[in-house]
Amino acid sequence: MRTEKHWKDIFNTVIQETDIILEVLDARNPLGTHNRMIEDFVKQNRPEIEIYLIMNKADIIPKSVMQEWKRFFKTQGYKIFAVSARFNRGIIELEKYFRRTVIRSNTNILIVGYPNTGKSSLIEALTRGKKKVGVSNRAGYTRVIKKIKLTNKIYLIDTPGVIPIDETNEMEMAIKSCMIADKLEDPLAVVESIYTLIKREQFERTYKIQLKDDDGIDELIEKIGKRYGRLKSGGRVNEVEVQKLIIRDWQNNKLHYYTLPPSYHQK
Ligand SMILES: Nc1nc2c(ncn2[C@@H]2O[C@H](COP(=O)(O)OP(=O)(O)OP(=O)(O)O)[C@@H](O)[C@H]2O)c(=O)[nH]1
Ligand SMILES: [Mg+2]
Repeated sequence: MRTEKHWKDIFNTVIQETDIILEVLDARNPLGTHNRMIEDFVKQNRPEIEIYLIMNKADIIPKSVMQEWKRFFKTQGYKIFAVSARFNRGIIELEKYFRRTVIRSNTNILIVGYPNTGKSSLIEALTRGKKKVGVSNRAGYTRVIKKIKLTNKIYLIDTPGVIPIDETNEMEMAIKSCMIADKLEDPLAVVESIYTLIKREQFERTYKIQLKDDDGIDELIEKIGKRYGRLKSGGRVNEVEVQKLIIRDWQNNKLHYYTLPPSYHQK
């Protein structure tokens, strides 16, 4: 994870040789993972650079919701592509677009975005897995800038994920899957938030447990802990371990959730 200061240190140089930027968003929460700081930085420093939004993880959300998100961003003047780097959806179209529109040799496409949105996965998908840059479900995995050849003219630049400097709420970061469970000071707060965002039936299905109407967080953790044997010596449930398990499952989409565009509610 990088704050604004780190981001500027890292990008000040690379931005000078960048022609196009792809900002990778997590389709589950595209507004929450859209980094305005990058846009402002580019406008101030290299306004001629075109920024494209790439809604990744399209496999996770319904097609109709993706259509709405595309419409939402387009009406705000953004160029946007929807892809699934994991399942190779929309990848050929994206590649064709750049092959068609890029005429100049040595065009550098900088891939940026929040941690864990799938920047490295996108590069691996575009190169058909031939160039391994390293993919992980641990946010903050990519730590250095890497330049990869896509075609004779086009180079892709992988970068570490960045979070705006004013975003300091670890609960929100965990919900956006850009902070790993092990780093959290208060995993319980994150689980409480998850508990308000998804239906209890989903917990029941995912963890094969039964919840009573008046069961709260404590009972949820207790039942999952017992079901999966997350126990401390003495046989009591290891609550923190269970909280981290839930957060990991949330981040890996074992617990399903996605946000809707603001315009969606008006229908
Ligand atoms: N379901 C789904 N998961 C994806 C997709 N693309 C990437 N992922 C998963 O998202 C996680 C993060 O992928 P990375 O490519 O490492 O993400 P990154 O943006 O490079 O992350 P950092 O280097 O940590 O900033 C991994 O677990 C990937 O398997 C996708 O299209 N669909
Ligand atoms: Mg990466």
